[in-house]
Amino acid sequence: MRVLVTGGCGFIGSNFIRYFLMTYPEAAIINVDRLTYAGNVENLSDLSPSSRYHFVKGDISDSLRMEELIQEGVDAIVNFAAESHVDRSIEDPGAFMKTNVFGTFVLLEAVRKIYSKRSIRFLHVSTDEVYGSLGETGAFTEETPLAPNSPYSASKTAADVLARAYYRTYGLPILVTRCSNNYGPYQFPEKLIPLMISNAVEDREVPIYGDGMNVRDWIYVDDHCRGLDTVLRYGKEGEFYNIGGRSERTNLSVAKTVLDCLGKPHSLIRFVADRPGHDRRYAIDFSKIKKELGWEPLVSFEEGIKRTVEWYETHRDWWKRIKTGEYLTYYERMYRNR
Ligand code: NAD
Ligand code: TDX
Repeated sequence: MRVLVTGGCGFIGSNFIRYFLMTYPEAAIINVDRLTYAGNVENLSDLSPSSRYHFVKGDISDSLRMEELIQEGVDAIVNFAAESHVDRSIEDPGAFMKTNVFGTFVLLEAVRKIYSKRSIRFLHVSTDEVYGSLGETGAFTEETPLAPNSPYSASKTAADVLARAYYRTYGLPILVTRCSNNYGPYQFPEKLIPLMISNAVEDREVPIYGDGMNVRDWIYVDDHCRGLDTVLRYGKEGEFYNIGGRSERTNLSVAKTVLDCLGKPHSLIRFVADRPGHDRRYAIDFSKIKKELGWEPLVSFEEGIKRTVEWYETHRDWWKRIKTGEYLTYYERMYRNR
């Protein structure tokens, strides 16, 4: 199987590539990534270029380049490429529209040009944030109306429904997954868990927005990668699948767990101004993928946090190079657009 992965130098994409190449010795991956601030070639530095792994510096909104890559002959596309941080979308939504909406449109169009001539599957990696915010009870199912609240989630919703429209209108072989909050190795330290770990290791404060009672459902990244692989192989075209971690926690409780794991005092927690439009609670009903495809998460939150804290403690150079900006080496700067 030859798979085109977009955004493979980011957090989930790099974990997915490693997982996929290890799981399938016959598989080959082409990784196309624009290398924005979130794309880090060091995330895959253990993989050398070979017949099984090839990196291409490219932008998913570049239609000629995407057509060329897709027409070279791939069996599947897994679209991770995105601007992914909610706070950045509040500051500067433009890049989110360009990559998340227009970029996905470009990929769908490139697939539209060839899908009748050969077999291909397009897996679009969406998010639970498309559903908006829950009250005290209930969980998102695939039937929950879409109600995004941030520019990030609105852009992801646009891409998600574009994929749906291409299935309904043209019969494009699309699959969409909507997953909850991931955590694990190689997550950029602007996101809650790696930010907390890397700050606390250096005895710096851990910022918590608002009252800290916002709830997220946390999933260890390996479980998400296995879920994506399951959908890619066995999912029904045109279908949407929720993927969840069975681990709902308030942000405050996550902060305390991380600090306990590191042996640091809770006094490092600092309550700061809330995020505008901050979604209160997410919870995922993943019974569809469990019932139809046999997938469920395997890593408990306690185990996943232990593994994650250990990884960040033993990979200080990785996140320190990000925090100081050193990871933007000369080579990468040459190829980077922003
Ligand atoms: P990330 O920000 O760590 O990585 C995104 C990657 O996409 C980076 O390598 C970046 O360089 C690349 N990229 C950005 N714009 C591009 C473009 N125009 N062309 C090519 N590459 C481009 O993100 P992540 O956390 O790994 O998320 C991956 C995907 O999963 C995203 O689509 C995100 O919406 C989705 N998702 C993330 C989570 C989560 O908790 N992190 C949960 C559900 C869904
Ligand atoms: O410093 C912080 N303090 C804080 O309290 C940060 C960065 C976040 N938070 C809160 C906001 C959220 O309630 O923690 C929660 C998690 O925040 P993020 O890590 O920014 O994730 P979130 O906004 O929930 O979105 C994530 O999950 C869904 C990913 O970034 C998205 O890409 C994914 O689609």
